[in-house]
Formats: sequence, structure tokens, C-alpha cells
Amino acid sequence: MPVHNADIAEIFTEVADLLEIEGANQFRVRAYREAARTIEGQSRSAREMMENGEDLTRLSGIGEDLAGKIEEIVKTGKLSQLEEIRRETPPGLSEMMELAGLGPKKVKALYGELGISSLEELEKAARSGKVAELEGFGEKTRQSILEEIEARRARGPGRFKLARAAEFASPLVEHLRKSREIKEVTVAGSYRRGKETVGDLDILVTCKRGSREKVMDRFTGFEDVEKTVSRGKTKSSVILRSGLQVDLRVVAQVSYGAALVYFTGSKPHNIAIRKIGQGRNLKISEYGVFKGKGDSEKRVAGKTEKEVYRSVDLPFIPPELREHRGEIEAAREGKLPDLVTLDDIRGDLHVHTEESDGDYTAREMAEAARERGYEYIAVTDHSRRLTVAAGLDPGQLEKQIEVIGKLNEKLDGFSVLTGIEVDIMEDGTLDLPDGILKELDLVVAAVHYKFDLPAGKQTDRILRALDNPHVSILDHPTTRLIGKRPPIDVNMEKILTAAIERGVVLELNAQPDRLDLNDVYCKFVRDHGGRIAVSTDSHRLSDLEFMRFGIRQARRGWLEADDVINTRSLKQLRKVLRRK
Ligand code: DGT
Ligand code: CA
Ligand code: CA
Repeated sequence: MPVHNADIAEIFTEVADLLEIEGANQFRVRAYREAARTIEGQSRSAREMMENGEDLTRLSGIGEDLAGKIEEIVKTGKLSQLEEIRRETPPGLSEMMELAGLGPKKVKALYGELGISSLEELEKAARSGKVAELEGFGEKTRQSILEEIEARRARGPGRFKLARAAEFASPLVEHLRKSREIKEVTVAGSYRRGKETVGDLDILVTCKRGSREKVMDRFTGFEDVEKTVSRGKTKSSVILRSGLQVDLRVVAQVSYGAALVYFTGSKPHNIAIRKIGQGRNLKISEYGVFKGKGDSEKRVAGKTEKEVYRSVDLPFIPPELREHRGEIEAAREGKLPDLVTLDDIRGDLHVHTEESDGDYTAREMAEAARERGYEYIAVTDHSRRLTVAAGLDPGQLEKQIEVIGKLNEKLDGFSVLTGIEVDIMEDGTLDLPDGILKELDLVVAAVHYKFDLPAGKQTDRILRALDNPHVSILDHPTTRLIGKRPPIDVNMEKILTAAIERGVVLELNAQPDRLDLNDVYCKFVRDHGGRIAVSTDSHRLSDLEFMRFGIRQARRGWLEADDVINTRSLKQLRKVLRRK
């Protein structure tokens, strides 16, 4: 198995966790956390960099020592240092650290003084009351440990894809909004940042004076709640029938902005903001921004997020950018991107019809798209190799081109572009002859089989496809399926660069289990002057809705309207689609 950047980040994070429990030097611990973040934020795989003989120490926060460790992980898939620490400190401790409210200090005490090294042991000790005897552990901690463990068990392992989380979040938010007591409702956390998967939902509400009890009743009484894990005055947690955990916090109106910043995260972003505040003698917490100490402590901001950012001389930073990947520097220099919105989108460039594996005709898809306010769609059915999806051969495609021509005569003020989602064969040639491809408005090229070729071969395969002058868009470039299939093993930077040089557009496929390209690659394309098509790959009318998830990911990739070709008028679009 090739080592991905995410694997390296995971290893470094575990090292940091375990070192922290061991009571290692704070700087050392932080170095591993920083390294994990740096590696995860790279568009290129560390493996590629090594293969190119590049100096890993040029990455921020990576010195000789860490560079050596990255090399070891890439070569062996493991880090001997971690194996060693694991022998000394049981891996169950990492899991214990993930429970809210249990930092390294507490875990260290639990392990050092009571010998507890797993969630099971922890639960037993909490039930028997043993943990409450430890210094710094009161009845409250004991209760919260039990609740957390129970919640974990009820929701099971794993994260929810953003679209699936949205299915459960939306009706709950509606339910809360309808309450007369509740004033404002926001789902914060990773959900608000538009991450492709979320661990749990973090909802913040403000309410009328004296109605917190009623708000909690309304929350825990929601029809989809399977179990109430905890209920307090300001915070309650429930598990929905789907297994999704939802935390609800009632916050004061004066703190709403500060709480939003805090609970939207990400944690590294928060920490960086708080540090800027410290440099100005400001204390930034979930309750507000405060100046002065003791009796003279004064709240200087907190009602809105804008206020909080302004207190450290920054403009509002959109939630999708809050990953501590350069957004704070950009904000400081007035260089935040003007992120693309759903309203900017004028068409969809990847739509299937019943001619291959879609459920509707081109006309039906066109009408649904027009209803959404679009000006155009491109019909891109599968090509012949994909027999399971009833792919088209040249004759069938010829016929479809004719049908679409006639359809366009009938559609007033809306255009259907002709296209194909053509298979990239194992050798990098395309599944249909150039003669028919050149008849089309656009050609979307895609890998649909032979996912496990070795990196060199797989990369060459795609590069060769990009060399075909008829290819306009590279479809779901990494072919990953979130939680199901890893990305293909390729030199992504080489592929993206080649595409940009040739004027090939990269697709951000908006299917909830694809979201491919991911945020980091989108940013790479933008930074290198390339263009993206955000496309839904719709097989049904309702799939056109997926555009909103594509846009969330595009925003996480720092994309502006100008970076996304389907924000263009048809005329402009045709210009961009012309190959260099
Ligand atoms: P998730 O749920 O795993 O998808 O990710 P998040 O980002 O929603 O994380 P979660 O639910 O654990 O916490 C929500 C936010 O609360 C998180 O993004 C940042 C903030 N937060 C949580 N714990 C801490 C902390 O120890 N320090 C700081 N500064 N912020 C925290
Ligand atoms: Ca969360
Ligand atoms: Ca949470």
C-alpha cells in the first residue's frame, strides 16, 4: 500500500498525543502536531517529493529529524519511534484523549496512578467512583467520562459524509427554528467549515431570557433523537437514530460571535487567533474577547464573529478557510479570496441521460437545470467500454448529437452541450476514436478501471490521455470514494501541472462520496493558474442538488468564481474550453 500524506499525519498525531501523555517537552509535542498539519496540507505526496530528490526540510516546520522520519514512514509504512512509544504507553491512551474533557494531563494521571489504559477500564473505574478520588477529578468529570463513553458506543465508529450529515442536520435545525423561544441557530464545527466528513454536529443557539429549559426540552424531544446522552443547563448531547451525535449549546447573545468562532474551529485556527490576541493583551475565549484582569476585566467584543476578528485587526474569515492553512496571513494582507458561491454557477458540465446509466432524457435534465436558473448543461454519457453503464459507441453518440441539436432548436435561452464521459484505457488511449470526439462540444475523460496500476504506469496513463487534444476536462481525477476506495496511486502534481499546461480543466466532482478533487488539490490548481469545473455527475434530476456540496469543497479550496469555468456565460465558456 502506498503511503499517503494522511497516513503520515496520523502517525505524527499519535506520536504527539502519546508524547504529551508522557509529559514530554511542549515544544517537541507541538513540532509533531505542526508537522502533521503541514504534511496534510500539501498537494504533493511526500513520497513524490522524496522520489524527486527534493529537500523535505524546505517545508515549514520540518527539520532534519522530522524529514528523516517522513522518509522512514514512506519507505516502511511505519515509524519505529512510534512503535517504541507504543510499547511504553498503551495505544488505548490515544483513544482516551479523544474524549472531550480528557486532556493529556488527566489521561496521564489515570494511567500513572490507576493504571487505566483503555476505554473499558476507564468506564469501570468511573462507575465504581474510583476516578473521582484522583486529584483534579470531581464528580462532574466522572459523569462526563461516562456520558462520553456511552455516546461513543451509541454512535459507533466512523464519520459521516457531509451530505449525509446534512440530511439529519436540516430537519433538526428546522425543528429548532420553529421554536418561539429560540432566536438564532447555527450548526458550527466541521459541518460549518464544509469538511467532506464530520464527526459530530455542534449546534449553537441563542434564546429568550429564562427559556433555556424549554430549548433543551425541544432539542431532546426531537423525533429523530434515539438517546439523550447528557442534559445540562447550557449543553446537551443526543444521538440521532442514524448514530450521529449532536451537541447543542445555548449561549448568551453577547457571546454568540465568540462562541461561533470557538465552536466552528478548526482548533488550530482558534489557537492561532487566540495567540494573536495574547500578543495584544486580549483574552479570546468562547465567551468573548476580554481586556484587563480581575475586577477591571472588560468585554471588548463577542457579539458577532466580525467583532471578534476585528479585535485582532482581521477581516471576517469564511468558515471554509479556517483550517490554519495560510488564511490568517492572507486576511492580514487583505488577500482573502472572494469565494465562489452557488449563485455564481450558470451550468452543469457533467450530466448523464437514459442513453447510458442516467434515469432521464436530455430534455428532462435540461428543464430541471433551467428551473435551477442555469443557462446550460453538457450531456456526458458513458463511452462503450463501460458496458455495465450502457456506454455509447460512435454510432449511438452520433445519434445523440443529432437529437441534442434538435432539442436545442426547441429550447429558448438554454443550451445543451454535446459531450461524452470517455473512458481512459489502460494504455492511456481513449475509448472512442478522435473522429467522433472532435464533433463534441466537450470531452470529459475518466479512469473507471485498473485502479491499482503502479504509480509510474498510472501517471503515464493519465498524462497520455491529457495529450489527446480533444480532452477538455479530466473527470474525478483521483477516483477516490470517501471511506470506500483510496485515491489512485499517481504523481498528482505532475498530472495537475500537465493538465494546466495543456489547458485541460480539472473537475471537482460534486457527488457526495467523491468530492474529487479535494480541497488541497483545488488550491494547487488555483495557485498554478488552472481552472476547475464543479460538476454534479447527475444521473437523476435530484442529483443536480449536489452542486452545493461541490461548491462547499470549492470554497475550502480557496476558489473564486473566476477559477470555476461553469460560472461563465456560454460564450465565455466555449472560449475556456478551447485547448491551448
Ligand atoms: P469533527 O466533529 O471531528 O468533524 O470536527 P470539529 O472541528 O467539529 O471538532 P469538535 O466537534 O471536536 O469541536 C468543535 C469545535 O470546537 C472545533 O472545531 C474547535 C473547538 N474546540 C474543541 N475542542 C477545542 C480545544 O481544546 N481548543 C480549542 N481552541 N478549540 C476547541
Ligand atoms: Ca463536530
Ligand atoms: Ca463536538
